[in-house]
Parts: sequence; structure tokens; C-alpha cells
Amino acid sequence: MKVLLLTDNDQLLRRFRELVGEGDLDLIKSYHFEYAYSWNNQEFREKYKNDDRIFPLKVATNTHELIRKYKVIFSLHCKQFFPEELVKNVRCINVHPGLNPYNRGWFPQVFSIINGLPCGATIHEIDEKLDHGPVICQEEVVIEKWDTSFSAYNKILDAEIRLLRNSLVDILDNKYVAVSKPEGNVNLKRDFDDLCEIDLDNTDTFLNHINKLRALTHGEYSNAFFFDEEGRKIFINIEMTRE
Ligand code: 0FX
Repeated sequence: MKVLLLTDNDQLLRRFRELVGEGDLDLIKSYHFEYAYSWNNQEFREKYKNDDRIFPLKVATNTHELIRKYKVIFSLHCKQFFPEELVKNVRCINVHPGLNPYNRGWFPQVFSIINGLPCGATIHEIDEKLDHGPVICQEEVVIEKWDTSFSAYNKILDAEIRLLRNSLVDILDNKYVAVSKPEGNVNLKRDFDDLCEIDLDNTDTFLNHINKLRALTHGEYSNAFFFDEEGRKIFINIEMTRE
């Protein structure tokens, strides 16, 4: 049985390969896994140029081939939208870093820190809408007052791997009941971009200001910024520590 894993996330690629290739699951004897990344992902192209176990792929122009070749296709943070024809003809499964239906779409934990909606990890069947199809399993991740986007995200990745470990065999064998959820809400990349410029005249509670800044603090990324009187762009990251 041929299975395709499409991802643009290097950490998850490594952890998925470990999961299926060794340890308790040891699935590679029973299923044939193939790996691909998005054709426009330059970082992956450079990193995997000499690795023939993973290839670049444009889903929209290879739909018929994908339908012919694979029984199940996984998206593990793949940054391409799957065409309707594909999701209606092959079981396509999304591993998503959010607790559907809350904050579907872009960077769910960032929005959860700001709007207080639940956060976590979800594995669901893909339909024609973004992060939307019937839910196979999910795990809530609690965001603490001291979490930043980065620390919350790391907990979510761990939850995604736990969900995969517990449900992958059933998903491959099509032995699960998927449950539809209400619509919830969706955030797009431009919603994230809109958050990043800080309005220095904004008056709000201190709590809301802290929440916004920790939501935009993620390792090396420069997200939150403002301009000073001379037009220089100043980036802000905050540090949260628990006693
Ligand atoms: O791979 P991924 O973790 O996931 C994203 C979406 O959140 C997800 O809903 C979608 N299904 C998937 C295809 O794409 O994204 P990433 O590796 O680009 O970013 C990981 C985290 O890094 C993100 O949650 C927040 C942080 N980040 C990322 C970028 C690019 C920032 O804080 N600033 C940035 O500019």
C-alpha cells in the first residue's frame, strides 16, 4: 500500500520518519511510504538535493498522478492547498497545529494567545475548505500565562506526534470514525502580518499588550515591530520566565 507524506516542516519530517521507521510502530514493513515537499520550498530543495528518498512536488499539476498512485496522502504542515478533485478521490489527511474548529488556518497558537480560544493539535480528513474536514482525533494543549508562541508551538508539535503515534495504524487501515465540527474561525497569513505592526498610541490593558507581544515572540523570528521618529524599524521580542 503506497502512502505519500507531504511536508514543508523539517522537524516533523524527521519525527515522522522516526515514528514509522523504528520503535514500536515499525510500519515500513507493511506500508510503502514516499516523501515530498512543496516545489517552491527553496530550503528543502537545497537541503534534500542529494536525497532521492524525498522529492519536490506541485500538487495542483500532479493531481491525476497522485490519485493513481496513492491510497492515503498525509499533509504534515504542507503549504499547498489540495484541489477538490484530489481530496474527493484519495483519502487525504491533515495533521494541523490547532484545535479545530478554533483558529483554523495560519499559526493557530499565535491567535489563541491573543483571543483566548482553545489550542492544540488535530488530525482530520481534508475537504475542500482550509483545515476543515471531519476530525479523526485531537488533543488540547494548555497555553500558560508564561508561554510565548514558540513554547506553545513546541508543545503542539509534541501533541501532533503523540496523536500520530496513537492513530496512524488505524488511519492507514481506514479504521476510525471521523466527526464533523462547527465552522469555527479562520486566520490567514495576512491576519498574522496585520498583527505585527505595533500601534504605539494604542491604549489597552497591560494583559492584552503582554499577550500580543508573547504571541509574536517565536525564537529567532522578528515579528512585532514599530517605527521610531526617524523611521527606523524596531523589532520587539519578550522573555517570559516563571519563578
Ligand atoms: O509548518 P508550520 O508550523 O505551519 C503553518 C500553519 O500554521 C499551519 O496552519 C499550516 N497547516 C501549515 C501548512 O503551515 O509553519 P512555519 O514552520 O512556517 O512556522 C512555525 C511557527 O513559527 C509559526 O507557528 C509561528 C512562527 N513563525 C513563523 C514565521 C514564518 C513566526 O513567528 N514568524 C514567521 O515569520
